[in-house]
Amino acid sequence: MNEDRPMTDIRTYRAGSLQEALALVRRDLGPTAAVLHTREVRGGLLRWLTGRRDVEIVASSGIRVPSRWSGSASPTRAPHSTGTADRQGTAPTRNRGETLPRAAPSAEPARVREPEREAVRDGGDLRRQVDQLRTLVDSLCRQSSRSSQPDMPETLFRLFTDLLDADVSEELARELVERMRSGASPDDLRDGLLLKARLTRMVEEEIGTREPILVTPGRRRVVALVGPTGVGKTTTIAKLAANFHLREHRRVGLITVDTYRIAAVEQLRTYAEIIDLPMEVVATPREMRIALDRLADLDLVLMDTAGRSPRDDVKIQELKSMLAESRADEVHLVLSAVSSVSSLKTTAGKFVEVGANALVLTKLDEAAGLGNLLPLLRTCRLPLSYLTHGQNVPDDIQGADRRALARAVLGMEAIG
Ligand SMILES: Nc1nc2c(ncn2[C@@H]2O[C@H](COP(=O)(O)OP(=O)(O)OP(=O)(O)O)[C@@H](O)[C@H]2O)c(=O)[nH]1
Ligand SMILES: [Mg+2]
Repeated sequence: MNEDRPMTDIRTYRAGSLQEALALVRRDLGPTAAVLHTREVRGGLLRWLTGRRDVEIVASSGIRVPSRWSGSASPTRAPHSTGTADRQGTAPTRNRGETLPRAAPSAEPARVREPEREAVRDGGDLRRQVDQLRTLVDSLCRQSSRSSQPDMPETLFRLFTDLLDADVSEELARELVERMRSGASPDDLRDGLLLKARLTRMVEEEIGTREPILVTPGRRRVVALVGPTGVGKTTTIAKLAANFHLREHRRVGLITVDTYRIAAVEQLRTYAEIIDLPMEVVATPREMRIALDRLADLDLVLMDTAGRSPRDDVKIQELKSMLAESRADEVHLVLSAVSSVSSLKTTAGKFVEVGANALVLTKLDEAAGLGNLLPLLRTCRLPLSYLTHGQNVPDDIQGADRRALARAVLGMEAIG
């Protein structure tokens, strides 16, 4: 057992179990002490050899910690560290919700409290008791998480919390880390860099990509972009058109079937005028045939479509008929990286039925974490064609790059 030097009124206690550590806190700081943070740490040489760990508690007798639920100051809020020291410490912890496997199993914190009759005397104590209950719930949640994740090596634990920070769901993060563990030797498990490289490869392998659109002069290719509203279809068409026409000197034309909004037609027309491209507006299957005849001698025809909700079956069917009429060579589904996991998966499923055969991911610059893309990428049968990372036409687009996307999804580097 040991006690560190006090820093103002914040003190650190270390013992062989949470119960022992809490007893030290109670003895020293009294029953109303706030437990600010708990974590498991390696003990001395003997504990290290036997694989046993100490429990460390950071506690204070006077500090007021803001409550995560109310946002107001609360006298004895449950443990939440700043996270800064965690990145350097021996057993990292994060401010990441209650189910992180960081605290030792015990419901003990509930005992650090005032007697009941004092709570009746003093209204402020009632609040303290509520906070102590939260501490108890925190502790129990961490206990259950820890018991399903026994003895996770420190290197894997870091990867696990990195995945959570990148917005990967806890379930998926756990699965990835378990897969890493099962394929790793004890030496591997001590090498954080090696494990990180393996994890990147593992995620890379889950991402299917394809070549960018292949434009051959004299052989017209019709490419349609479809997807939900506001995901960046028209902007992506403008980026593609500008790149193929202005940089690769291909003969490019535009068609829009988005006649539901006047502004949508004008938006594409503005790009067509700036880039100097022919453009056709199509409202019926007959007009589609006429428009395609007019654009017959081009190298590439890019078709913009109206945003469609995957839940609107009538509109989805209309889109399907129009695509059939256009005999599009490629149909790219455009999805925004800022969408939720469930919306991404549902939408992808629906647009595969429409005939989508490639995937464009947009707004990679806007998402705080890209872990939400992982469930889509591993289940979606559509290969990725392009990634976009900003509003600038024509620059903020690149061909799909598995490695870059895997690193972005794992929070290692940004796209673009
Ligand atoms: N940050 C960011 N914004 C983007 C990106 N792509 C498009 N946008 C913006 O998203 C907004 C919607 O883009 P549009 O191209 O009009 O989207 P759309 O899918 O054609 O929308 P509808 O035609 O209404 O269905 C615009 O403000 C774009 O500038 C991107 O990669 N990153
Ligand atoms: Mg549009």
